[in-house]
Amino acid sequence: MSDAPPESTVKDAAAQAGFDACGIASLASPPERLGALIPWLAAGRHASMAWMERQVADRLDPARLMPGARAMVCVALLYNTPHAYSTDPGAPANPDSANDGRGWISRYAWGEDYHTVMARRLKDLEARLRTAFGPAERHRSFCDTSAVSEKAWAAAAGLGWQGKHTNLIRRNLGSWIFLGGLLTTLDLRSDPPEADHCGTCTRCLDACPTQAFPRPYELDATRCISYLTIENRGEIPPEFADALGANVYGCDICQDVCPWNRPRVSTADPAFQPRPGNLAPALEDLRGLDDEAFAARFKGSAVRRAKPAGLRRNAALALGARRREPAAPRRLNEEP
Ligand code: B12
Ligand code: SF4
Ligand code: SF4
Repeated sequence: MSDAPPESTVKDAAAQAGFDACGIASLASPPERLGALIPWLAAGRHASMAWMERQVADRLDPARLMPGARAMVCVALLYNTPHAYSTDPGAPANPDSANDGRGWISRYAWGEDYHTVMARRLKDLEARLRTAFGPAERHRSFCDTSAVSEKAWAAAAGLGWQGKHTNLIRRNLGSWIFLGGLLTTLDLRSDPPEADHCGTCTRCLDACPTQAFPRPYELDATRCISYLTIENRGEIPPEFADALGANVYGCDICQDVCPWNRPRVSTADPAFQPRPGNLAPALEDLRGLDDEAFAARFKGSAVRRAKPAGLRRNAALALGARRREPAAPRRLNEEP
């Protein structure tokens, strides 16, 4: 074992495993904000995502997930690639207006499924920690696979702050980052939390086409296009049909308009470069995809989460929205 402080060893290992940032939080003092989960669930903000009601005690205190765990190592991985923003005038599909027959898949889903990419690198990080600290220490990684609230813990670990749109923003990276991490028995010193740098800005709140923010820092998933187009297995309520615009899988708008995503930091990571057909796909093609064609076209892609029927439903709505009035103009694409 080296003489370096264990925190440096962990952060070096995270960089070697391919992560863009790493921070540490002690499990002894869970972030106070986690408590906001209870009223959020009670208000039904989680829509049909009933799985969020499970393991509430673990969500509030993830030390319960691994006996002996002492620290949370949080990591971030940039996924933004240098392609137009959904809100850019002239972008292949502009969700704001009658568009050119093309849809918008959220940029997080353009490349390889991030769950696979993150899991691979987290396993690599675990292996590096085993080599550095020996087999007596235990580590358990996660990315969307556990009861850990990844944004709140990443904020506690000093990786950034939760913006008013609720996503985690990191100063030098912006918010186009995936989060994940691992619970560890290592006794590690916490990083100081980052301050909130949203200030008086309200761009994300103003730009949301479905008014999904009941107030700053709180999202009502029942109104969020990301929920409606990906997680929701039923019909999309007609009141949202026009506001959906060209968004056929997820939604990027509240992050597109955020000044912390300018300048546009991007990654050359091959895993996240757009696969053919994911950037501005033709809506008619998506509406016509049968289950088999869907499976072939979106093999290894996060888009599979929407299921074939969901994607066809979304494409049909987007085609319908084209024929109706464009959504009201919004404050978009301003430079800070
Ligand atoms: C459920 C879920 C969703 C739901 C609900 C989203 C949400 N905002 O909670 C839906 C399906 C809508 C969704 C959408 C998206 N998601 Co999502 N999602 C998750 C998941 C699985 C759990 C999130 C959760 O626990 N929500 C529950 C609520 C209570 O949590 P919360 O927003 O953090 O609530 C806090 C605030 O309300 C805050 N709060 C309350 N009051 C106040 C007051 C003040 C003053 C302050 C400061 C804070 C505050 O405290 C609460 C507790 O921390 C996480 C992965 C994970 N396991 O953590 C990914 C995750 C959050 N999603 C992610 C992504 C990328 C997205 C999308 C961008 C995808 C897309 N392009 O369509 C959108 C973003 C929409 C948005 N504006 O948030 C990333 C976010 C990365 C980042 N940079 O933050 C995550 C972390 C996945 C990952 N592993 O990378 N998602
Ligand atoms: S992802 Fe889209 S619909 Fe959801 S809160 Fe952000 S702007 Fe609104
Ligand atoms: S758009 Fe403004 S208010 Fe919203 S997250 Fe970004 S800085 Fe914060």
